[in-house]
Amino acid sequence: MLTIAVSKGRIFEEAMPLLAAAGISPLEDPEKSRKLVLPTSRDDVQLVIIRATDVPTFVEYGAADLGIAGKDVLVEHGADGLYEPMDLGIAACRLMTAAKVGAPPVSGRIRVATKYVKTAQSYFAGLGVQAEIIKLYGSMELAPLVGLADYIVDLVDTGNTLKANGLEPKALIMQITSRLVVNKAAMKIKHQAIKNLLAQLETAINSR
Ligand code: PRT
Ligand code: MG
Repeated sequence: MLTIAVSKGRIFEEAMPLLAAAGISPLEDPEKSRKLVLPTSRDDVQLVIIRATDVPTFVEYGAADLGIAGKDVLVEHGADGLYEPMDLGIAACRLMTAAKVGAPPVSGRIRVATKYVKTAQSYFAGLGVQAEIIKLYGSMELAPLVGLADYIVDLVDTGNTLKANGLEPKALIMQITSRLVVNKAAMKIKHQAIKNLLAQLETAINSR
């Protein structure tokens, strides 16, 4: 049995056509079902439906053999315990800094609100900028508006969320897409099954 960890929402939506090309279709819709383990059209493959940020943890500990996660989540988690053999090219966006429209540049120590604490820390350290990182779990866009932070570090796709909140994108930190990750022990023990799946996904990606 191969267990694949995936989050609901945009990653699920965009990953399903790729998995379908490998003959893997969930037998239930995760948006409608309360089940966290979904059987698929393949007897030897099941999906576990978890929060996006939990995917690297499940795969690292072998609770799932494979997973699909955004590069943002993988960088923040630290990907040492995982293989990352494939860029699926889905759920693309950019990790950026943003600030209030027209806000003057801050001199000296800046305050940054984000859920990407480690990534933000190393980004500003790399620039030699002194930054106090304030961890939030959501609604980052609010922080500059209420004086909690000078900047946010968050994902940007269309830019509409920033715009709707009087913010503007500043610097690009990294381009983001979702990656396939594999548990290191599973890669050895279930080598043939995983190798076959990788080949099928690669074909699906190349013929997109
Ligand atoms: O939503 P939940 O709290 O359960 O978890 P999550 O937010 O971690 O999961 P989800 O499904 O929202 O995102 C999963 C992954 O999708 C992320 O880790 C990214 O790799 C990828 N992704 C791609 C995005 C976006 N695009 C995106 N636009 N994740 C989030 N957003 C959000 C962004 O945070 C901001 O609030 O959309 C808003 C910006 O979008 P625009 O179009 O207004 O710029
Ligand atoms: Mg979300």
